[in-house]
Amino acid sequence: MGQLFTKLMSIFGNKEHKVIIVGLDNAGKTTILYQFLMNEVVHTAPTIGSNVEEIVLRNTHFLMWDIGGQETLRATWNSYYSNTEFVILVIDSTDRERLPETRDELYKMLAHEDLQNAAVLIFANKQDVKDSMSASEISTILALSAIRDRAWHIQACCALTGEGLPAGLDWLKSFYLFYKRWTLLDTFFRIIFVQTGFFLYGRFLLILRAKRSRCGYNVGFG
Ligand SMILES: Nc1nc2c(ncn2[C@@H]2O[C@H](COP(=O)(O)OP(=O)(O)O)[C@@H](O)[C@H]2O)c(=O)[nH]1
Ligand SMILES: [Mg+2]
Repeated sequence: MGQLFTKLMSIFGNKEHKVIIVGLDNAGKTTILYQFLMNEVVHTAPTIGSNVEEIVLRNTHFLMWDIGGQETLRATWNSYYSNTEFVILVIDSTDRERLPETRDELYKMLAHEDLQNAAVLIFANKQDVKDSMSASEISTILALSAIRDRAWHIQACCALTGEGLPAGLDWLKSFYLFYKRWTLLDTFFRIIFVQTGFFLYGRFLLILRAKRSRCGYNVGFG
């Protein structure tokens, strides 16, 4: 029952949903975070450590962590994983050379036990640059269709103009609402199941008691 209560609290409570924004350095993570926040481009410098901002989408609070992507910082990514509900992976679609590196980082992340329930939104960023890879090309190279144990979505975007970012957030929101409804239904049926179990057990004890008293002895159940 304790677990059910915690689940319900997470649905109805005003809790913040943790999102981590990851990807190789220079992919556009920080630019995306501040586009979400202010709808404008900010001048960025390579992120050392992380930036964190709260984004509110239709009364739902998302706490977004933008984590530095340089090679030396990637070893620290896992210290941000606990309680993460969504991973946003940002890809520089012009950087063909380092896409296999991104793929390795993605699958390393998905194998981490703290991210087993996290949904993944992938932004194929820098679509404004000529000859950048399309979202479907990236999807093929990353073998996204092989990911079957969680929800994922890839969205083409340009963080400089903001194009594609609302569509990505829409997916995040609709997935969250779907998850919320599903959890509610799941919790409801679990409660019914537990209640029915108690009811049947009570009936069983009554029948047992009646049988024993008919046999002339009463061990008694209270
Ligand atoms: N052309 C283009 N440049 C972008 C885009 N998004 C980010 N950038 C640039 O890419 C560089 C790295 O961006 P930044 O957000 O700091 O990347 P981060 O290291 O992943 O946080 C900056 O010069 C940005 O202006 C985009 O959609 N198109
Ligand atoms: Mg950055």
